[in-house]
Amino acid sequence: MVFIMSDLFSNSRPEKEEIYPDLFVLANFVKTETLLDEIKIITKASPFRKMMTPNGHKTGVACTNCGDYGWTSDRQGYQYSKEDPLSSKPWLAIPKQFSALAYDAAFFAGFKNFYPDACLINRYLIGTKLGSHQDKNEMDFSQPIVSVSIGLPAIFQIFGNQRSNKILEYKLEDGDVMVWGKSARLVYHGVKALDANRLAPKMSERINLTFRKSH
Ligand code: MD3
Ligand code: FE
Repeated sequence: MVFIMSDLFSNSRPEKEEIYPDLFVLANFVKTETLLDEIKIITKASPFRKMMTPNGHKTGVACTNCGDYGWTSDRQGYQYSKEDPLSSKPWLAIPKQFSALAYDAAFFAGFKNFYPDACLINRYLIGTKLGSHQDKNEMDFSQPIVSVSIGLPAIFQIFGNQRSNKILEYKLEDGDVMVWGKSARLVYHGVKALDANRLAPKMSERINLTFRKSH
């Protein structure tokens, strides 16, 4: 009898799993350390900030962007803008390492030629959650969305085509990449409040990169 390592761990996950129609999780797809160096550079130019929503509340998640377009929110609504409203300067370019990662992840999940023009960077501290919503500010819903989880684990929630009927929860860990396309592109989704870390890892927060073709 021959054992391979994965037989000895009950918690090991397949390298690619379709956890919901047209939604792929690439478990532990990327080493996140070098991504953090780039995020430091980006947040020096465009710091994390909580944005004002159209209904006058501030988001719990703090955001920044890189790319030709950045996702922003204010009293007027949600939009993609070429400039950081805090500095009135263009967002920094998407680092080559980021675009290569997004391209490779999309390809691995079956989506060819994914060239994102927007990278939203979300920061969750302990207790931060993201309520159920759709992403529909992009022009072309045939393009997938690629998201990268960094730092503390979080429970990702999928609601179906209605805001409130919970269908699936999935625990996202450091290095996990998700690819959403086709029928999954407009599903409602959210993130549960971030739990305090019991294992005392290096990071005390979660950062999520979301790559989109916005235009
Ligand atoms: C499913 N962010 O920024 S990323 C968001 O972890 C957002 O920060 C979450 O939802 C986060 O809008 C989840 C995964 C994600 C991104 C876009 C989607 C899931 C999606 C678009 C359609 C369906
Ligand atoms: Fe979203």
